[in-house]
Amino acid sequence: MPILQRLSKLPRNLYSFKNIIQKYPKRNESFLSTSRQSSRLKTVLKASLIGISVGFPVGVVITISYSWYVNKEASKTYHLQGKVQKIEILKEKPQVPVSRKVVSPVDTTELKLTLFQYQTCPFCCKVRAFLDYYGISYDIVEVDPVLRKEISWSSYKKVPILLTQVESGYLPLNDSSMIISLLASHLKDRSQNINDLIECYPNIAMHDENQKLKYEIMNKYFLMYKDTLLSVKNTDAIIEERKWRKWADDELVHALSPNVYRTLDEAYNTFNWFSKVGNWEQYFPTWERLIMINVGATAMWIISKRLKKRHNLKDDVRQSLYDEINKWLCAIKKRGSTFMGGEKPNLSDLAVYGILKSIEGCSAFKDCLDNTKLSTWYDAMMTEIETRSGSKYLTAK
Ligand SMILES: N[C@@H](CCC(=O)N[C@@H](CS)C(=O)NCC(=O)O)C(=O)O
Repeated sequence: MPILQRLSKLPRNLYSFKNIIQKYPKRNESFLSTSRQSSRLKTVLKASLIGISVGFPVGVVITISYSWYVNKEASKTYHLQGKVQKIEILKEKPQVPVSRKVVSPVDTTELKLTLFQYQTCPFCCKVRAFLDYYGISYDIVEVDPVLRKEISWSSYKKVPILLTQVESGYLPLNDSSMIISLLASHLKDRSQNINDLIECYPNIAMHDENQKLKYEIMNKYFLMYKDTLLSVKNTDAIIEERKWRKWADDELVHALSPNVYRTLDEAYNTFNWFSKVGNWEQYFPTWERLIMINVGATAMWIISKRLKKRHNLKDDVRQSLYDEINKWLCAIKKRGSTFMGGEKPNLSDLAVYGILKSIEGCSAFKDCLDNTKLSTWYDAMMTEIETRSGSKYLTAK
């Protein structure tokens, strides 16, 4: 209604604007003195008037048509709202060669896991930090980020995907935070098996603020405690851990791309480092690797400018990254312990470490070490993970 009202007033407004313009040259004559200047001004004003009268309605029509189109598209998917997308158990393991195996001599979990990943994807690094800390063995399949043929068997097109062997086949777990919450729930109480736990993390269809259909995994930061009663102290620690895990996904991670792809040069350096630590030379043919580096670096350099705006990063994007890191370090300092989890890391320590690990070879990371006090906590985390120190807290089955 307000927009219709405004539109109905438009001819009147344009009419009064025209009157002002018609009167204008008369006043001009006194100080512009020549009639040629006055007629030029008239032409300019006329052109502006035409511009406004054509441009404004066209703009209105485009806006209305676009919102009509968005609503029409959304109406096609509204019937899906609230529907749960079931994860299919695969009868057979996808025939994709394993890139490498991580074998942990202290593994007592009996889990059979294959991680489909990009070596330097922050979400994949989070999952690896978790598995390594608890000393769990797993296979790795390195996915080509441009062609993604290694995950062609999956309808979910992102990484990480953790393929988990269950009684009836292979269950693909999608989303790093859900993977970690589900496995942590299982490791706390092995009587909760993976097949049952997946029901606690339903993937539900919903529409975002732009009416776009998306799927969201419920409870992805929640661990399942079955019937265990928790003390208030424990509950406080759980809430805090959950808060920082969510912060890592919603805030910290968004400061990375604009920093590691800040200039085209930095983007190329970053991709060359990805190639080196991801062993792209070994896993992909040269032509594919060159596409990955060149297309990847150029595309990410362009995209990172949009991401900087979308996530409200400062003009000096480094400062935004330092701010996030300082927020994290301040919270640990306030706690008065080595880690956010106290004397041993909790899931938020592992998440933040994993995310920062993903940029370890970039100049942005070096700058963080030079300009913040990150190294004390980061080095302590590295030791905990390299020594698989979480394995001693796992109870046997
Ligand atoms: N919420 C997901 C996000 C996963 C994600 O966005 N992964 C990126 C890689 S860092 C991806 O696969 N993007 C799609 C692509 O590369 O085509 C998670 O936590 O696992």
